[in-house]
Order: sequence, then C-alpha cells, then structure tokens
Amino acid sequence: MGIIQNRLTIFLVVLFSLSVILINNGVEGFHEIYPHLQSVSAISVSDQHRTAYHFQPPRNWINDPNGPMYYNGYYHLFYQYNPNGSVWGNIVWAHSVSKDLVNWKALEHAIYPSKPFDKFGCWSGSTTVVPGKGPVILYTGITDDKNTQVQCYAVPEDPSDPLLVKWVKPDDINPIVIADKGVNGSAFRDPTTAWWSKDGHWRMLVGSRKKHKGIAYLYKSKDFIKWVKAKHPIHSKSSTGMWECPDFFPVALEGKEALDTGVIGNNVKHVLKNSLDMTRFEYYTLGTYFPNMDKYVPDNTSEDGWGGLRYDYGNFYASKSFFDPSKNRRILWGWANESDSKEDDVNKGWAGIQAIPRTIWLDPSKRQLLQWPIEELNSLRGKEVKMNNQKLNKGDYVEVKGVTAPQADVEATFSFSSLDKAEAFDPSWVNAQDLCAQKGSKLQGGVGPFGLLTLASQDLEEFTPVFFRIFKAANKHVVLMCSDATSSSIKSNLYKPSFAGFLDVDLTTSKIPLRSLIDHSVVESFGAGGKTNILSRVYPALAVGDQAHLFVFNNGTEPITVENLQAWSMGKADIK
Ligand SMILES: *[C@@H]1O[C@H](CO)[C@@H](O)[C@H](O)[C@H]1NC(C)=O
Ligand SMILES: *[C@@H]1O[C@H](CO)[C@@H](O)[C@H](O)[C@H]1NC(C)=O
Ligand SMILES: *[C@@H]1O[C@H](CO)[C@@H](O)[C@H](O)[C@H]1NC(C)=O
Ligand SMILES: *[C@@H]1O[C@H](CO)[C@@H](O)[C@H](O)[C@H]1NC(C)=O
Ligand SMILES: *[C@H]1O[C@@H](CO)[C@H](O)[C@@H](O)[C@@H]1NC(C)=O
Repeated sequence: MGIIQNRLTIFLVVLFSLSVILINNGVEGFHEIYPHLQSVSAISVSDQHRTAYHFQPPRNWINDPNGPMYYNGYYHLFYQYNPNGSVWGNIVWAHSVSKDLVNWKALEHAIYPSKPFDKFGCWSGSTTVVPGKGPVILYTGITDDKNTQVQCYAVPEDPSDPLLVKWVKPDDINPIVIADKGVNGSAFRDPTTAWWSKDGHWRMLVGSRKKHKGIAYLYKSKDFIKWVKAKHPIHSKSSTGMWECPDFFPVALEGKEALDTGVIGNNVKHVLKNSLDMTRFEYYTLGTYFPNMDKYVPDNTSEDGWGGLRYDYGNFYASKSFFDPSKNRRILWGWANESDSKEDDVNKGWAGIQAIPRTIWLDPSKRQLLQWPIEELNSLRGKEVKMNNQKLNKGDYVEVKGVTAPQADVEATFSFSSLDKAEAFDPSWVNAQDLCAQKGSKLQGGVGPFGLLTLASQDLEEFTPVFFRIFKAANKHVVLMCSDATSSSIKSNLYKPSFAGFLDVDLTTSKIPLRSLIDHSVVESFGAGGKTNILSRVYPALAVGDQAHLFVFNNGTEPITVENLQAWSMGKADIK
C-alpha cells in the first residue's frame, strides 16, 4: 500500500471534525461511520505510541478478532481490518499465522466482499474444526445497503495447505442462515464456534436483539450446511440491547485444563459472554447448560445483565475464545480500540490492537473466571530487575530503575499489616468506575491507594496509576482496583477514563499481587492472579522512550510493603 501525500487529507480531517458532531449523536457502537476517512491512506505511520509486543498490523484500522484457532501446528488469527485507512470501513478478514501466539506472519486476506451474500461486508465470526472436514469459518455477510445480515460459510481452498491461505465461499450453500420472520435481520450477527452434541447435531449461536432485549439465538444442523433455529433462544436478557460476538464454552470445575467447546457433564460449568453494543462493554455469566432443553441458565451467584462480571474493566471488546488442543487450554482474544481522536488515528496511520492472548479457566470459588497472559509471552522477557521488602509510607513513591519502563512486564506483591485503617464503604457505591473517578490516586486514603505508577514522567506531570484501595463494609472488606488514565497525558482531546472493577480477593493473607504489561500506549493489568483485569490505552507526551519511568507508590495511611517485585524489559515481537 503506497503512502500517499495528500493535501485532501487535511481538508478531510477538518470536514471530519464537523461530521462527528453530526453523525455521532448517540447511535450504537462502532457503526459511527466516517465515509470520507475510510479510504484515506496514512500520510506516514507514527511509531511513537505503537506497541512492541501487542498484536497490530503495520498500519490501518483493526477491530474484532475473528475465528482464532490452532490447526496443524499453527495458530491462526483473523481480524476485522480496513486495508485502506485507519478508521472503520472497507472491512475484510485479515489473516495472520503464528507458531507461538507472540510472533506473527501476515498472509493475504482470507475473506473479503465478493459475493451477493457478502457484497456489503464481511463481519465477525468464528472457526470450527469439523472432524473429517477440517476448519470451517462461519461469518456474517452484509447483503445490501440496508444492512441486511446473513450467516455465511467458508472453507479452505486446499485443506492440506499448512497455512490455509485461500478460502472459498461455495455459492450453492451460501448464505447458510438468513433471519426468519421473527428475527431482526439488521441485528443478526457474529456466529460462534459450533459444538457437536451426542444427538447428532451441531449447534451454534448468533447474537441479536428484540427491541431492548439482548438475544443469543441457537441454530442446529446435522451436516453443518442446513441450519434450523431452535424453538427458543439459548438465552436472552431484557434491556441489555444488541448482543454482539456471543461466546459460549464449558470450563472444568477443577483445575486449569480446558475443555473443547462441545464438552458437557457434571464436572463442567458453562460461560456465556456477550458484547453489549449499547455501552461497548462485555459481560459474562457462569451457569448451567441444559442441552436437551437447548437452554442456558446463569447461576444465582452470577449476575445477569449490566451488573454482570466482565473479562476486563477497560478497553476490551468483541472478545472470542478458542480451545487450544496442543496445550489443553482455552485462550481469549479481545480487541482494544484507541482512546485518541479519529484525527489522531488518521495522522498516526493506525488504530486498534489486540490484547495479549489470555489463558482462561474457572476460579476455585466457582463464582468467576481467572485470566493470565499466555506463557509464551515470557519469551520476550529480557533484562530483569527486582525490588524486595520495599516499605512505602503515605505519600511515598519509589522508582523501579533499570527496566525499559515503556516496554515492560511487571509482577509485584503488595502487603499490609492491618486493615484497621480501611475507609468506610458506602453501599451506594455500586459502580467501580465512578468510585475510582471520585477516589483517584491523588486522594489519600486509609489502606491504599497503593500500586504502580506506569508510563510516568520524572516529575509526575504524566502517569497512569494501577492501584488498589481497600474499604470496610458492614461485614466484609471491599477491594477496588483502578487503572486511571486521568493524568496519563498532558494532551487534551483524549478519552481518559478511570477504569475500575471490584476485586473478590481473600485478604486473610494481607497481600495483593498485581501484574502489568506496559507497552507504550497500553497498560494491561491483572489483579490478584487474574481475577480483575483492566486494559487502558494512554498516549503520554512526556513519558515516552527513556523519559518514561516506573514507580511503586502508596497514598494511604497504612504502610505498604512491596514484596518480590520483578520487572522485565520486554523485547519486540516479530509481527509482519
Ligand atoms: C483499497 O485499496 C486498493 C488498492 O490499494 C484498491 O484496489 C481498492 O479499491 C480500495 N478499496 C476501497 C474500498 O477503497
Ligand atoms: C432491529 O435492529 C435495528 C439495528 O440494530 C434497530 O435499529 C431496530 O430498532 C431493530 N428493531 C427491533 C424491532 O428491535
Ligand atoms: C442458588 O442455587 C443453589 C444451587 O445451585 C442453591 O443451593 C441455593 O439455595 C440458591 N440460592 C439462592 C439464594 O437462591
Ligand atoms: C498522593 O497524594 C498527594 C496528596 O493528595 C498528591 O499530591 C499526590 O499526587 C498523590 N500521588 C499520586 C501518585 O497520585
Ligand atoms: C473505544 O473508544 C472510546 C473512546 O472513543 C469509546 O468511548 C468506546 O466506546 C470505544 N470502545 C469500543 C469497543 O468501540
């Protein structure tokens, strides 16, 4: 793709600013469209905030991860990609392969609009490895300019090609599913990986809505080609709006070993995740799948709807998991969008990254999932520095020296000797993000705020703190985890949310571990071994390159000890 010097760009950027005001009047999700920017090639690609070890192609816009799988020795990642610009538009399924989920090689686009059933778009979907047949992609095709959505089918042209470069979309069977009378055909997308059941049927889900009710329709097929809608959706929930990118899979009750998508039985629970287009956040429930009734029922300990659990309390959307038979694990991919403006995206020539793939399994409490960066990421760990038994009194912050602060992996355990000084918890504080906005790192507390100051300038004009704050409620303690972008950059015109989640952690050990993956414009953090996770996108102007620093800090009355901190300078992944 040529890098075109184009005066028109400047004009378009100005025009764009006006049109955002006109177009972006509270419509749902990313279907905010910027037609005049969709095919504006990058003037140049700016490296300043590009990531070193998160997945991103050399340029242009990306969104949802699609159809991730492991097949014949390779990991495949497809993703929604605009080959011609750095805002959403012209979407194709880009395709990359990897042996280790860290280093990637781009292949030609796997799927792009070419047929009557996908002429106006090739949107998200999944792969299923069908025994005797090989991998099959199910994806959403857009058939017309009225946004009519149908489900389509694609298979490798040559199943013996180890890289599965070319994909075909048979005319005689596509589309495989169209919306019937009861289904809203312009809110009908993102088929899941299908699973096989003993009754001889494949099953898969498609996300939808009916008025304000979010819906996951269930479809069944004997041959993977002719699909019939089940009598009722597998699950739905009032006032949650459109369910995008549903994901449905079993988790083992005990241990970290994962299960293939079709496994059922007494030793499993199921997870249903949906991406809520209304707010662009996801939530999941844990529950029971009743295959004979084609029903999924969330546990009574797993809140269904707006108060539900989230994989990530930050920039993380349209996620999709897959079973990796080579290591018996389930891996979660999620898209992290930018927090800068469309003008910034056009200027820097790229937008969107994929979060670090995470292994997911059931927490021993059985009330939530745990997530941890894939072990292969450790191959990029370089020089290591340590900090042991570092005491932090109120107001202290101490630098972690000797590590490349903007490109690092940090694991630390923070401990305290007493919870007596914990601030009182007001039961009306139900929204963690609001609470973090109200009680940031600068507001001193009792036990906490304590944690890391990432991407910090020397004198803290800029910093992104990742921290904990412990409160005392009537008969328990409440732990808040924040990743607060408020002071992340002296630049204005950025989205700087105080992302936060509550952390269901056992405090009897008087310790809370934290891991943060810092990568120039990303701070991706895992609290208490992956119970609560937050990805923030930030764009420091001062804390860049060797002007970026990493500190530990405490701003609570209770002294904190940093035990066993390890920080690694991270290498650069080879992503072509
Ligand atoms: C995208 O760019 C390619 C060549 O760079 C061109 O062939 C194609 O027509 C463009 N597509 C759109 C939708 O602009
Ligand atoms: C059908 O979906 C479209 C797109 O989300 C929406 O605008 C419309 O209101 C929906 N209709 C109903 C009845 O839900
Ligand atoms: C929740 O469900 C469990 C069984 O799964 C049951 O034993 C328990 O009584 C239920 N609790 C409530 C509050 O309904
Ligand atoms: C700690 O609190 C003091 C007093 O409110 C504030 O000036 C300082 O910025 C805080 N430190 C951090 C890292 O937020
Ligand atoms: C990412 O960008 C921010 C700032 O523009 C929006 O507020 C989010 O809604 C958006 N997230 C997604 C998933 O599109």
